[in-house]
Amino acid sequence: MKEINVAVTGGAGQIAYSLLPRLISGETFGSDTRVNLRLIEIPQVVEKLEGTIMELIDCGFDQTGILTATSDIREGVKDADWVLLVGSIPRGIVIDGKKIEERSDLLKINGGIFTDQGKAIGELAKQNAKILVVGNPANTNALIGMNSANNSSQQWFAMTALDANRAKAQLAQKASVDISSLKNMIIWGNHSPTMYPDPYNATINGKSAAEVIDDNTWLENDYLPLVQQRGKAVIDARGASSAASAANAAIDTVKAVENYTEPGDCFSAAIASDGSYGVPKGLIFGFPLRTRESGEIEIIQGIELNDFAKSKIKITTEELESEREAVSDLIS
Ligand code: NAX
Repeated sequence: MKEINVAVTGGAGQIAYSLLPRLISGETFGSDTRVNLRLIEIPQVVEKLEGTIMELIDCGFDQTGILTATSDIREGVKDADWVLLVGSIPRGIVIDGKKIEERSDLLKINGGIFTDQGKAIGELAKQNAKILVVGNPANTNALIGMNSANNSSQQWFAMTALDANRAKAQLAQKASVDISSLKNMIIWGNHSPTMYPDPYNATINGKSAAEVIDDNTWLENDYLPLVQQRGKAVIDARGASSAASAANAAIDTVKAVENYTEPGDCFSAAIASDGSYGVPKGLIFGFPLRTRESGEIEIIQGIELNDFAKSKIKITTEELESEREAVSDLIS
């Protein structure tokens, strides 16, 4: 059997609870790969991970490797092939008597965490490690982590696959087709309400989804907010944030990165811009991505953008630039 080391922060959180069994079940890395899992938590919580590990053992998967828990990020990410950065400090938490509500405060607090995590990853994870940031604000956390890692042979991603899955589901429902008919769903920009889920370049059985649905008023006025605000709608309905679907999206992202992307399709994740589509270099931006047969990840070029798309991409780009500005002292 092959062997792979996977580190997960936020190991005692909600998303991790749905995520962890699927990482060692053979589903994500293949039935021929044994997965060593390192679960990383803050010191106050790390003991709880013993219970999680007991449950993972009790799942009885053939691919279960060595399972460990630590509050030391350096120990956790050493020799990691994949690092899933799920843990972060949520909005609304009280720190030193102050309730953290402002996005700029949230950016700074999480920025400190991602600086240390990035450094450890750059130094100790494998040279070809892949890092997926799930913890919010995901794009800017990834920006800070990647800059702190300062290791260009590693590949950083911020997760937008949950947005892509939501965006596909809404189009499939509207067009009354199976979700499997939908391909090429691109989430442009930030994992935030400014994201642009692109119905014009998404396809339904090979045709533009926008053409199939043929209702621009719905697409531009209803569809976008439905996708952009879906996270909030889940919280309102469930009384807790999306966890199973977020874990599923993380698994989808890992699988998309590990496997060749068929022509006519793409996967959605945010990576450092190389200037494609006029996005300022270095911003962690949601693009249409493809995994080549060589395993290399590339931004798919030549996607046509209409004026509506351009105006939406401008808004999300500006938001990411202002987030970058807010953490400029952490990425110099
Ligand atoms: P939970 O609050 O259930 O769990 C987070 C866990 O992270 C906690 O156990 C906490 O102790 C741990 N943690 C905090 N700081 C840490 C650190 N420095 N090192 C290690 N662990 C640390 O949140 P959960 O529902 O699991 O969500 C996790 C993150 O995912 C949140 O930031 C959330 O906003 C984000 N999401 C991102 C999504 C995306 O599409 N990118 C969608 C879902 C989700 O909202």
